[in-house]
Amino acid sequence: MARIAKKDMRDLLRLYFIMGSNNCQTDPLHVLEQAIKGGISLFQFREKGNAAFSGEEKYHFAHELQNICKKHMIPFIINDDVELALAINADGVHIGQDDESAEAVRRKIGDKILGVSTHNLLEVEKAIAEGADYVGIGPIYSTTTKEDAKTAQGTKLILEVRNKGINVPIVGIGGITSENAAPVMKSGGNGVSVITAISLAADPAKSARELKRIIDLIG
Ligand code: 3NM
Repeated sequence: MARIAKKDMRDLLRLYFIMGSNNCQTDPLHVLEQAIKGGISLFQFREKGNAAFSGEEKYHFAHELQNICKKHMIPFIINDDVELALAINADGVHIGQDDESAEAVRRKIGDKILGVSTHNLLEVEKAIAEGADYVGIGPIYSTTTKEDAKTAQGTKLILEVRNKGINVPIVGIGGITSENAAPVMKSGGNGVSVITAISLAADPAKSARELKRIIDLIG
């Protein structure tokens, strides 16, 4: 296996759905099925918060979500749990700035997909140097989903990275909906990453479809 090609990574980032049990008010397995039906291109399992599963329960829940992704050929990424990603042979890992270094994670996961959350140019450059396949940039808009989210920064950093000629695959995150997704793509993002716009939507398939329509309009 080789590291994912940039072009393939960009295609996967177009509509990147992230979810854990705390992000849903209905059955998460059903929400994921619906999100896939609506056209998501990549999925991240992010099990955080008070009542989050851990241990065996987390393992089994991850496995169930992974099976749905496998059935529909949607790559399955795990947030911040390298051991779990290796144990269930996930397609990749996503880490933040407070987790283990990208360099250390890259050594452990070989050629699996590696994504890193970044909030300034230095973090973007470091993530690339340490082996990230893509960077998440956020929060673009204000969000209440992530408890320790930083102040919303709009598309400023995406523009800054592109103006420097850096061609790393970029996904924007934070408060993104179909109403405000367009600027993320227009400023040089390769996709949008959302939690609540899909996980809490009355009709997750419809919400995903609408996001995809906006993204596809821009190119
Ligand atoms: N990371 P929603 S913002 C998981 O800025 C996450 O790095 C962020 O959730 C960052 O789509 C965020 O519901 C939460 O706003 C995104």
